[in-house]
Amino acid sequence: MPIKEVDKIWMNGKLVDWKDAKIHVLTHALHYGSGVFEGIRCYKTDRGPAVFRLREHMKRLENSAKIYMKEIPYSVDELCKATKDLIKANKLDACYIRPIAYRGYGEMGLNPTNAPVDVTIAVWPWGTYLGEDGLKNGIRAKISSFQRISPNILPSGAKASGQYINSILAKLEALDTGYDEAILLDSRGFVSEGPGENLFMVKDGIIYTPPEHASILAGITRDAVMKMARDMGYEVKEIDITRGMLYLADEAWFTGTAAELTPIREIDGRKIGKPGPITKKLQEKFFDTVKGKVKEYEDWLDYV
Ligand code: PPE
Repeated sequence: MPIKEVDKIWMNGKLVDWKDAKIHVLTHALHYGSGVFEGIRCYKTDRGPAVFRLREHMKRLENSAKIYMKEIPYSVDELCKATKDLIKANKLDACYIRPIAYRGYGEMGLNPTNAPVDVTIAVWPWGTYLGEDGLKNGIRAKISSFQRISPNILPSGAKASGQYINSILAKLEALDTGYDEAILLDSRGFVSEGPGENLFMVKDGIIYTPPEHASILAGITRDAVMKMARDMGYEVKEIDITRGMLYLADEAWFTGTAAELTPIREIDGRKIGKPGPITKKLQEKFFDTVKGKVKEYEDWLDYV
């Protein structure tokens, strides 16, 4: 997806011009994927721009860094404030937010401990991740021949740059075979998640989603959707899902910051169908929530 340029980028505590936000080719993270990052969205509301669950995202960034034994030289509070200052400086009313804390320039080789940790935050307008049509009518997904990273290969709970090579392989395969998105299974053969989204399915009125031990990234959107669904009276089960269960789902959808809540209308040639009633209800609740229209979930919004 092409990047829409804006004015400023936050780099190690300073606002720099978009075109000057550059790094050296020998940056450690470029070679070894030693960055940890986040994807966050800011939505337009009646009370001005609001960031969805900003603190939780920055906290997850800190946790990803901890897994990789990396100290981010800014606190969660400082990163939240920097994000809001940056949105103001760019005069945006809605945007995608991409913080990254990466091993910078100064050391090569696999021991990263002496390479500096640089932090940048970029914001830019980013529309629908899987297309407007996908959001409305659902997308076609294919179970990947690539397995999701297993716990003793890479910790799926860390949102680290290098881990996305696995996602890229799955994404490329899905696109190459004419599908919109991939679904990865974990090393045990159970359903895990999409390359950049969590997955939900509905069967006989009950909502199912893979548990954290199925090599998922515990999505913040996933958490929000589970809470909203339970508050609406639905039963939500975090249990291991087989591909056979998926094929027979009444409804299915992906969740993610970028993907928001995107319905799935077909999996491996098996028709799931048009977005169903539960999908639609939750999608509507989600978009109302992020736009500040739901009192119950007001505290998920951080007004800029
Ligand atoms: N699983 C993975 C592997 C993942 O990357 C994401 C977010 C999720 C689940 C959903 O997590 P959450 O955003 O907290 O609900 N993927 C981010 C990056 C996507 C990209 O293409 O880049 C995102 O959605 O921002």
